[in-house]
Amino acid sequence: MCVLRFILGDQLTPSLSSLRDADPENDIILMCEVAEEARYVAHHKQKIVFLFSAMRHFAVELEAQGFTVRYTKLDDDDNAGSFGAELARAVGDLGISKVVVTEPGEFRVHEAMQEWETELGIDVDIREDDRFICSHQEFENWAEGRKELRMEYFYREMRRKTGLLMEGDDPIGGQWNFDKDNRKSLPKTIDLPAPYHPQSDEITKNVLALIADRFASHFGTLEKFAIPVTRSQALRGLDSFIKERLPNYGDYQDAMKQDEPTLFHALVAPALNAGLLLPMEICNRAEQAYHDGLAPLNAVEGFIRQIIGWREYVRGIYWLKMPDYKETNFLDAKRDLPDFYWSANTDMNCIKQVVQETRDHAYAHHIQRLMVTGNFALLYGVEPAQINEWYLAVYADAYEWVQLPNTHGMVMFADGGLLGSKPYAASGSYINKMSDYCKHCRFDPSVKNGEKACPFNYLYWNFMIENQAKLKGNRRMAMMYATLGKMADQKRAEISADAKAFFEKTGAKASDL
Ligand code: DLZ
Ligand code: SF4
Repeated sequence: MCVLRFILGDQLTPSLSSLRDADPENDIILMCEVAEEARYVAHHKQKIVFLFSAMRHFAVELEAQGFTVRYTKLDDDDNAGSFGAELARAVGDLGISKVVVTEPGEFRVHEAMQEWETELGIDVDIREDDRFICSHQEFENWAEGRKELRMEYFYREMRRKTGLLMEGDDPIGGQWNFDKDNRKSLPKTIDLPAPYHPQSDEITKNVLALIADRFASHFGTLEKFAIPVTRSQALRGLDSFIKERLPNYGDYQDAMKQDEPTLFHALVAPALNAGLLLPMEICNRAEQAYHDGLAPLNAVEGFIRQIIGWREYVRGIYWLKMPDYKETNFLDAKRDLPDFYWSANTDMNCIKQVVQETRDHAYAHHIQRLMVTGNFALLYGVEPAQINEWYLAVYADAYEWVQLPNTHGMVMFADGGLLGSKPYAASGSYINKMSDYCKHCRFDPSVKNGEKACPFNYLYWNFMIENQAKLKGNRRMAMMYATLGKMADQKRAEISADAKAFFEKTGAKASDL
């Protein structure tokens, strides 16, 4: 019997559960580029190029292994435009009675997928995505009965489960977490290794032309496209990270520098989240670098924590809490996302830098995402749905399972403290400490009010004032509210007036001033 094996764009892994028992003689693999996925948010052009090129390369690799692949390109005349419709067309054309698929990463696709069996009148076998280290069931068991779902404790479980950086039952180095060693600002002179940039082959060039033509209105430029699109390119990229950047990754993980988007970061997320690389192979390489004396423990532990800790944890939270999670808005934030998130047209140099780099690379590193564009959206009081959509659209590595808890929970505190125990609000002094952005800015991070003041400064206190009723009881905010309590009325009035003028100037609705 011919079984149809449906592979989605972020499932480009030869050992995928839906491919494991595939028979090249009889089975057919279905892959499709569909408008619905490309447009359900207006993805960055490079994100679509990356996925379509990676999908086309993966299809070629499967064919080389002897599989028959039915591949629908976006501009094929008979493209039916959605996963469900393309599947229905293939089932009809090929007379299929059984489909095997691996569960999708996003809730909305999972909802649709569960209807396929009834809609198509065929057998649909939805298999677990076991490329993750922690299954849904394991996460549920871990979460069961806990008052707080803190990442740190989950992470320790994952260290024990994987044995990474463990000496028997204890963490190597006597500590689970070396985060406090990972907050150095960048020295004035330090060599920044250029990351590996693959050349675009004919497949990628064709996709670049297709996307430039069909998605001209989407955010982002294409000129600097350099994301690895095959497993072998992704492995070369990983190799260059482990050898050239991992040794300094820990120390300078939170640093930011003008015109330097990548610093010592890994740049593996697009490949990892699309399945070209697997989490354990990445972590094993990093751990080996530690054992070989090539990278220090704070760097390797910090990196491994992102992958087996944070990444698995946010996925667990997503599936545990969806769909209600997305609808929460603890702080009742409702301002519109300012236009400069798309245009980069702002005098705030930090935001301008991050938005321009995002536009040119579909990439920004985690501190830029959390402490510049994220922190600003929190302080400004952007409606969570709007900032969620922005993060989902603009980064090549973004899928809702990973993006939503990061933005909605970690950045916006919209879940009221499920992910983080307090909002990650910071004034201009944090950005000044961790970057050289302020040196190139017309605002001054040491000035609190008035024309020269860094907007982060008065927006920070305005945020505390606006959200006092909801945040005052938070023990971790006690110091801030004690300071606010002692603030002179005149000072508070200046803060509110500066914030109001800023909201007005940046296009906030009259009702949101
Ligand atoms: C993100 C994305 C885009 C832009 N396009 C496609 C596509 O045309 N075909 C496809 O199979 N997958 C695409 N994807 C990835 C899917 O959105 C992703 O697989 C689902 O959201 C489930 O995680
Ligand atoms: Fe950003 Fe303020 Fe620094 Fe300007 S002064 S770069 S707005 S933090």
